[in-house]
Amino acid sequence: MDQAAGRVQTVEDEISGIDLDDRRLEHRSIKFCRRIAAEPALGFPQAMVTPAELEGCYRLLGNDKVTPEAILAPHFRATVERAAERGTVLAVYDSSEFRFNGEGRDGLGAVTKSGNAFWGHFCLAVSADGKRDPLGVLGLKTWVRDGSPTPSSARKKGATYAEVRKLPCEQDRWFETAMAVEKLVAGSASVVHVMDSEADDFDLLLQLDDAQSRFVVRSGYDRALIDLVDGTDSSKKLRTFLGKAEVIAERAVKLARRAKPVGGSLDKRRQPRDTRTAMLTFSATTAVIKRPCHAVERLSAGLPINVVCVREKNPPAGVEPIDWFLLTTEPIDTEEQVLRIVDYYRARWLIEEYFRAIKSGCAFQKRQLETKKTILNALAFFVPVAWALLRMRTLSCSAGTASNRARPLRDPDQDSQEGDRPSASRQFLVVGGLPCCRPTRRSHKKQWSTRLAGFRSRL
Ligand SMILES: [Mn+2]
Repeated sequence: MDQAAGRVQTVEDEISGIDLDDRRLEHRSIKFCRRIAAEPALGFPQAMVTPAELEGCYRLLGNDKVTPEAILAPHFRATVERAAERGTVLAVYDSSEFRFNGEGRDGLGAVTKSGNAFWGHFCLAVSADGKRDPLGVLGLKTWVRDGSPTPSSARKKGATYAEVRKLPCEQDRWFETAMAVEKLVAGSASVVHVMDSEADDFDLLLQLDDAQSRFVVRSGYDRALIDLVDGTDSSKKLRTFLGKAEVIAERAVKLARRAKPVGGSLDKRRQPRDTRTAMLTFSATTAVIKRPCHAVERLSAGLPINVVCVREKNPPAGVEPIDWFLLTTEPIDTEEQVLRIVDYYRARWLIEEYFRAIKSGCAFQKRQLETKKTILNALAFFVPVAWALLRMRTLSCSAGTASNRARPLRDPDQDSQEGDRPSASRQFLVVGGLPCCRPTRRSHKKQWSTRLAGFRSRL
């Protein structure tokens, strides 16, 4: 704990190697990072000590030499160093939308028809040893929806798959970021890419497999299969095929409560639920998934892949049972290996917490910045700060009384909807053993920042 806590105290270390080809700007960056790390949720006018410093902060964020790549480079390097100490790490990916209120912000795009928003696709490195220690961010790609045609909008207007494939596609972010991460950690650590069902795409799985990448991706479709033995079309689909596989382990698992999402999500997997103990069954097999008709024809016709299935036995009436299908390159020969794959996937939940650290812990969407450039530079400065907040939370968990094992199973696909927050907050505060009042829905945002600030002062 001491060594890790020492690191958390010095978020500054995550920026100190910054290279902007300008000593004065580098110094200003480090000072700026020190200010925002001291009290991450504070507005810039309050966080900067003098009017001159505030002015300097805006000039820094708007400076041509200051880019997200340059700001993030030292944090990426430090994260690779932490990954190297672990040997194998999980690279957990997900995207989040960042919305800003008020007048139009130069360079940002609409959410649907109006609004100011951009999207960020992140890779968070997490230790693979079962402790789920967040090691830092290894990749970030941001984009704006500017109304230009997308593959799905073009399809609706009657374009063919061949035409559609030439358009820039948001789906490409998964592979691009994964390859950038592989390049960063090459020679330092072995990476297992962990992605939710949004990433379940034949091209992506095949590309990752071709690149000899290790992965655990949740399946989003009941895929057609090819017969493992003679290569002909199988009459069975993935779910039916897995249904026949032998159950190799059973575990009673306590499921965490999930609140009703704001606006009522129609997503079947994100429905509210009460705490309950579920009997989960685990099975695994190898299957050959078939190339879908719209995939590029030069791709091979099928991809042999290991599939791990987690299902709930005798779910109570009226609840959505646990039903995960994980597609993976990891071996499935023993019970231990199969359970490890499930554990890898469960670490995915941490990236949702990381988004909370940026949005609530650092109040990022409240920033009164007017251009895309300054907003994205500010995000890059908050990336290591939010990581430090998340890591403190993890340290508080492991230092607390509740063991990893005793914590309820959270749905790793749980999204960062407002309605999910109280339970996450309660878990953080209770497991962290921090002196706290009972968290309420209303005060949650405040707690993310103030409790962490209070905790930091005790480190
Ligand atoms: Mn997602």
